Amino acid sequence: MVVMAISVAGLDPSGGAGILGDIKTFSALGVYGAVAVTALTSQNVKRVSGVLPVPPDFVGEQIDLVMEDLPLVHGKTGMLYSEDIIRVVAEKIREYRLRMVVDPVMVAASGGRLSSEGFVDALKRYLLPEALIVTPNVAEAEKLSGVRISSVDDARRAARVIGDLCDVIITGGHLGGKNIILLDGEISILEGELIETSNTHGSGCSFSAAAAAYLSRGFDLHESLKMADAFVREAIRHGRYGTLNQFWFLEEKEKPD
Ligand code: PXL
Repeated sequence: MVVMAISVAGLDPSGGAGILGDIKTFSALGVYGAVAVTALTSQNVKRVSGVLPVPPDFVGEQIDLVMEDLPLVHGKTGMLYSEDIIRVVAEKIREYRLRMVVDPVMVAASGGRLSSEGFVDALKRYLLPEALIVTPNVAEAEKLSGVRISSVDDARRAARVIGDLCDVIITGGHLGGKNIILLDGEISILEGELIETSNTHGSGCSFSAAAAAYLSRGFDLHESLKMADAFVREAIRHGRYGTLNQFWFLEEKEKPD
């Protein structure tokens, strides 16, 4: 078994989301992490002030060099920003037969744009057919499916539409904590209570990273989603500074007086 995972995603300098959040999640779950960076962003938990995409060929080159050294099987994609980056990443997933959890990042929780024109169409056309599973929140699921979602039944309908391309979990932040899962044509609901907190920056990133981490440890897809959900809930419960805390079990200690 190859207990390692790759995150193909953007850099959030505040450390909560993107590749930094993903590496924390991989590490907290005992999984070696590699990354390919798709974009630099300047942001904090309140706002995004800029995005600097990495040239698509250079994203591909990072994946090639990581694959030259590491026998990776599992990973996740996060912020991909443009159609050109999506196309390269989809090509590499096919080339290396990677089993990827796709987080269809479109905007930051703060509202800042993390994707460009044509992103949703490119995602559906090139990336989702190569994905093991896609993990949209409600807003992303609406964009991917064209279905307005204001109830669990709407989410089931949206999952069926997206399910034509790959398996899907619509994550629960806006559905009272319920996740809607479509695996192999079957819908199930993963229940969970909503946590009242503002420390949620990076929770989508961390969920997809945790699912990839558990897959790399040998759990099946359904088990991995359930365990990733439990892990992220705990990390949110222990969140601080507007973001979640993947290492709650290590306690953050100050120098004793
Ligand atoms: O959570 C979505 C996300 C993904 N990737 C990067 C981000 C964010 C949210 O802020 O900054 C780089």
